[in-house]
Amino acid sequence: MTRPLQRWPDRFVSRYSDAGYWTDETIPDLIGRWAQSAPDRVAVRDASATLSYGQLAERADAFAGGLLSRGLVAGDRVVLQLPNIAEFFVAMFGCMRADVLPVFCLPAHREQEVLDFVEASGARAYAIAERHAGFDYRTLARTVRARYPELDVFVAGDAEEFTSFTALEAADVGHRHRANPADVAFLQLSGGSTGRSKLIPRTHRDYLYSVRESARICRLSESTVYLGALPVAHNFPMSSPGFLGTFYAGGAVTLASAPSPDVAFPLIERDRVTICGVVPPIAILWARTAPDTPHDLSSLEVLQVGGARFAPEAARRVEPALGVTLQQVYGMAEGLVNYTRLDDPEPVRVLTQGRPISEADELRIVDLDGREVAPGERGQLLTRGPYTIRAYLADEATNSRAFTSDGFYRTGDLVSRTDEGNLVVHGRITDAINRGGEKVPVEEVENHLMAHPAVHDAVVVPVPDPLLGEKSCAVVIRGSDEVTPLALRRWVRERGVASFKVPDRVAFVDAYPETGVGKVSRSELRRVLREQLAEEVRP
Ligand code: AMP
Ligand code: DBH
Repeated sequence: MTRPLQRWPDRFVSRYSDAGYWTDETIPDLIGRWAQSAPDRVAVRDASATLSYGQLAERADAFAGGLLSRGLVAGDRVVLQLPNIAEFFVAMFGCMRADVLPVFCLPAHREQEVLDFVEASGARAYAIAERHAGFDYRTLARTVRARYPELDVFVAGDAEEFTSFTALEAADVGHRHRANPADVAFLQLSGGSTGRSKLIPRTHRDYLYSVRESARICRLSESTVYLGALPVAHNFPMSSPGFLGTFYAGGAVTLASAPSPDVAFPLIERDRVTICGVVPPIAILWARTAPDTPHDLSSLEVLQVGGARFAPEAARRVEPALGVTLQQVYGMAEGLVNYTRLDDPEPVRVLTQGRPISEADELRIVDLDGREVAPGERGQLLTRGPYTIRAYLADEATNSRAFTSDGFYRTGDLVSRTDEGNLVVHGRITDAINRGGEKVPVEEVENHLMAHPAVHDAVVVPVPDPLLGEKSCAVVIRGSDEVTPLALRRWVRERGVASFKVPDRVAFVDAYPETGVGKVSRSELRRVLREQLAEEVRP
């Protein structure tokens, strides 16, 4: 497979370059600059290590040289599956210093997803940590390598039969490759609308524009201490403004192995954390726990909440409970990011998901026929702009469904815009389930269920949940064999998928309701079942 591309039409390239949105910087320049001017300043702290900008740049360079020593060449792909440890940055910037493209896999992913990403990206290597959260990733690597015997495996920690980061860095051949800022820097994952996750090629210059502007909007500076509480491979803690925004500003990143108060609060106190981004269920938990915590959270100035709809009742509690400014963030790995601004009035911070980063972000809110709705009305959000992709790494058919002919990305989100220009997210027009920020691709889960010999048919739909917003429910028609909900949930887990995809509930039915549509439409069926279930669980 050749190097993945991301292309904007010429007149947009000139427009974005002339406006100064796109520059000649590459992503690893963010740390390279500070490594020159302030090498001893702290870049990252995790549970066991602290790396200064100088040390981080040095290790990333050695990692790059190590990749080249293994025969990787510019444009190759490496699947990175690392938890929140300092080596995440070593590997990420290391790849980029060799102009090798990281593919950002989440720690929760298992062999089905990893195999899929290796296949779809044409990866040459796979980088993991020896273990995290009770799971041994070397076991996973063995399964993956049984299918791809040529795949190089790099391990942060004890490598067993694989290559350790230490050995890789020691094999440094001494040269690097500077990437072209217009080239794709990495592949990010989409949460998936209905089918599988899709790979998102992002270029250095488009991504850096969003990072710089995010850092400005969030007022990051050299005194910023950003807590990486969500898995940092996710687009939100990576770039909105996330750790990249923090490195751009010359601040420090503290990494938490989990976002729970018992892990995060002591770190906020220890490192005097100033800003953190979390998903709604975590924000709810923090607000509930903070009043009784023995930990000093007074350094925390901003709590960003995004990834899923934040109910206004919950949003209202954040500022008084934590003594912070709440910032809502509505973004997507495909590009567009919206923020409430820190000086917005309280109702805007609580009731809306903010407005775009850039005056060059083009937004259209359209009805089912693609026509723009009247001001204030709900419709699907379409967008294009200087940091929103024009294509997935996918076939023509997938891309023509996801993008309009004039290059707008179909977000699948149902939104409206307030008079002052802020967006409110109401839901989705696609069937995907947003489980507290984790996106469950329903078709994929249905396929796993239908692979079970006792399952005749399966439809996966969201059910309302007070903490997560939505949970998943599989509505299953059995064949002639008996099977229990527990056995089906175990089946899906043992197929080797991320645990957030395992149905929270399984309900058996004898038949599906009539959808009223002559043709069998799974989408229509999901809609009918979703409404029935929502009715059932309503208090
Ligand atoms: P992903 O494809 O994983 O990058 O997920 C992006 C999607 O997450 C968006 O298209 C929205 O559906 C959802 N999302 C992100 N932030 C918010 C938010 N603040 N409120 C509601 N939905 C959100
Ligand atoms: O959910 C997301 O993907 C998301 C949320 C907030 C995102 O990609 C982002 C900010 O950049």
